[in-house]
Amino acid sequence: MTQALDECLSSKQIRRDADSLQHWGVDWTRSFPVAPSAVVFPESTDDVIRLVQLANREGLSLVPSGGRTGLSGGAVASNGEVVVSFDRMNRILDFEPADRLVTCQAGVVTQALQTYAGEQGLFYPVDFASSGSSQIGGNIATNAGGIKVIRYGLTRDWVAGLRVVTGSGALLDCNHGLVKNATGYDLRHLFVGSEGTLGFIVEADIRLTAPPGPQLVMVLGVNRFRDVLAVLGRFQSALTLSAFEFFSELALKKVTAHRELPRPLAEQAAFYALLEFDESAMELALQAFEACVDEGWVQDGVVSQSQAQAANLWQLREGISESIADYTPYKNDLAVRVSQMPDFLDEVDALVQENYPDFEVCWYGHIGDGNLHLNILKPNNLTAETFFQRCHEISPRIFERVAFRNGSISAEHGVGLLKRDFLAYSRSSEELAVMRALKQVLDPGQVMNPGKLLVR
Ligand code: S2G
Ligand code: ZN
Repeated sequence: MTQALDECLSSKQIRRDADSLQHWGVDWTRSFPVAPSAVVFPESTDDVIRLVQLANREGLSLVPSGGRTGLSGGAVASNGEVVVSFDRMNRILDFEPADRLVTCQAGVVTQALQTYAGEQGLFYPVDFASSGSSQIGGNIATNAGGIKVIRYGLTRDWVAGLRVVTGSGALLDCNHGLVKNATGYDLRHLFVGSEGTLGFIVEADIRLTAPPGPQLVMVLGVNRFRDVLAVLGRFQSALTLSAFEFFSELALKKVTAHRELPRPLAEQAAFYALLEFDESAMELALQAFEACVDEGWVQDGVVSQSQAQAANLWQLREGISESIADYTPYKNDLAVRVSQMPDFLDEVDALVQENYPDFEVCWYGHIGDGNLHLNILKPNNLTAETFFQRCHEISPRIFERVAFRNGSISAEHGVGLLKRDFLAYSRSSEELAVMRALKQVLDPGQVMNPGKLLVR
């Protein structure tokens, strides 16, 4: 079936060996079989257009593949699909200082973009632990968030233009990098977060901004979760936060053990808030800290005295995901509005304690954005299959609470395969009908990432 690929691309652009199929047929999820039929490496937009036309003629399924750092199975190929890797479409094509715009091919690694922006005296602010491997095309396809959303927003907010090859092979050039363009539906925003189900993002015009001044990092020990939100409110009323993250004592234990890092505070707390802000706001931050101590919300705190110490404090948060990976965590990536967070966390914590009394539960996340990462760690005495089955059984109970609060069952990791069957907890039947209609318009041949995000 995929022999037709040889008509479309050179032999150097096609791999069918077992190692390549295994390497490119996965993302960071480990709960799905890996079975692509081939991996192809387009080198131009024309290659992508020809590939999509071929797929429609031959009935091939195409799975877009960027840095393969996804956490919901969105880039997994389990049913003989052709994986389309953008590793060779990784060039920065243009930079226009007057527009503060950089034009990237989809395969540009996020960190390379950040570095390039710095070389131009500018700043690309969307950042997360996987930025050294993730690609801008995949960041756009999942509307990646990360640790600076509270100040700089999500990937969507930095996409000024997008070139997309749709599932029918049409090339759409959306918005051309304009700041203002009131000429109807903004199609670029359809493709941001579409997880490769509507078309291939091949190029993007990315906005850059002025770099912030030197930053300070503060870690505070907090004993009641709802006080973490009170601390957020107190600091936000006093200064601009670049980041406001949180993690539980269990998360801290796992990271300090895994990375052999010193604990940040002498005293143990139930939760920790990690704040980042401009050094120029130091005085305001100290006043806010004193106020939080006086209120009894915070028992202790530390502020970075050097960039090295700031980096070490950030490791306590950014190292969590890697530090718990060996526990085969069952991941939930939940969001509710910040105002709903204290009650929501109490409800979910009670559900988890009631249903998982014997499981270690690791809380962390971008609390300033209303985003909680609830990771349940697999006990040694359970097989992964039994463990996931038990976790899967309670997910609907947790998602019911999310739905009750008009929250999201996938705040930033996307839907992919992992959350596909739970979409109705966050999207109405009317919305799902529109989403399916859009899929039909843009990918009538159902060649684009079939089975991901939407049930076929
Ligand atoms: C985070 C990274 C992936 C995970 O640390 O903010 O989004 O482990 C996560 O959930
Ligand atoms: Zn996250």
